[in-house]
Amino acid sequence: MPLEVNISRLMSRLETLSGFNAAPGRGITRFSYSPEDREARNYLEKLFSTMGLKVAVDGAGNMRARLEGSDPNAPAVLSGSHIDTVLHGGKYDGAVGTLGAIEAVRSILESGLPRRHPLEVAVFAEEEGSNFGSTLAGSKALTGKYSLGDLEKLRNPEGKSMADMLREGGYTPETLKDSLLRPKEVKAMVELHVEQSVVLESKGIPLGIVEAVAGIRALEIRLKGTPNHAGATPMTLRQDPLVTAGRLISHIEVLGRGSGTGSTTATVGKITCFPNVSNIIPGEVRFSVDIRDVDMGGMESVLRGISTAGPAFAGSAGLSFEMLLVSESDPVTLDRGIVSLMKECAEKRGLPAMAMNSGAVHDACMFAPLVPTGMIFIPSKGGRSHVPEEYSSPEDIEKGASLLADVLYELSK
Ligand code: HGY
Ligand code: MN
Ligand code: MN
Repeated sequence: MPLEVNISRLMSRLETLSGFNAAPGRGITRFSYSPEDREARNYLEKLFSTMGLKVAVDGAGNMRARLEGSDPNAPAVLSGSHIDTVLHGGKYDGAVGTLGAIEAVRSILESGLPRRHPLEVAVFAEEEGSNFGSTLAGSKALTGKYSLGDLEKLRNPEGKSMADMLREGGYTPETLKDSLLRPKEVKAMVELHVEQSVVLESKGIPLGIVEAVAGIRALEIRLKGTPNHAGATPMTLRQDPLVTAGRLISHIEVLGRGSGTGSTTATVGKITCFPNVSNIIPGEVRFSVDIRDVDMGGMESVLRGISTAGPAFAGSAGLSFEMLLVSESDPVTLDRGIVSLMKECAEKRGLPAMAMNSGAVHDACMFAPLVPTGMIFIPSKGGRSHVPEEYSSPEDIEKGASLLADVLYELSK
């Protein structure tokens, strides 16, 4: 008898979770450690306790809710995602994987089927990097990629460090080192996530079995010139960083297209201009560059291109050029054994599924080098994500959660 997920229960929880939102009516804004995040966590903690799961929260705010199996010393099978969002984002990114894991574990619990391994539902903090610009900051802290020192250095636009924001939220970043992930205590990690692109929808296939996840290099470029009077300064006497930023940003788009791998993305999504006044020639411009690829070579080719063009363009305009690495994670290949288990489980249910890669990064990237890790995708309507229009259908969410339940059960037997 296949495991039964209760999709109406899952969808009503998704609605409840979406209600914890700093900007209702303009998508979902729920940054980690915000009041909305706290409300969402309280809600999840209640869910966990009704299911009899024991919750532990680490120094970075990552939650792990545990359901014992017959052998408490057996390594756990872990599934989860994130509940933080981008600014005015969608209600499915992260939430589907978190609530899907809860529903999958509940369906296994309700089935009464015997299990040896403990099951854990994880909720990772600061996945989007919306506060501090670094994606996967919570799972990087959990897996030891970020130390307390790193959390002291990560700053939000107001200059507050991640460590201080944690302390203000009642977390204890000093205890991070005592609750690091111990790989021998985790048998596998599986994350359900919306695809955030067009592949599944365009092929009419409801399930993606992820084989590789892109890496990311997140940069900040700083160009400094001479602020001056917009009217009195002749065009020949200017060191204008915004004009050069424009040239460099167009060049970065060319670098992304021409990296040679066909899977590179290079995006400038954020720009700040000082003093940002219409009748003053700008003094300094800072902009983000988000470079991704499943192939390291693609990212390296864009990085090389920027390191050459940046100083050259800046130099010819009498500007200074700085390139800072804000955050990074390498491309990962997911576990072949879990990929084949997913294919078998999908086949058993008669659900069409296709192997694919992920251009978005996910908390699973932090686990892949340490424990066998897999990801399941469901279609995103129109391939849209990180926008209020983000949408995945209850039918596809049900298929994704059902496949997740089967895979978690098989791994935990
Ligand atoms: O940006 C990403 O890939 C993820 O949604 N944090
Ligand atoms: Mn996500
Ligand atoms: Mn996201």
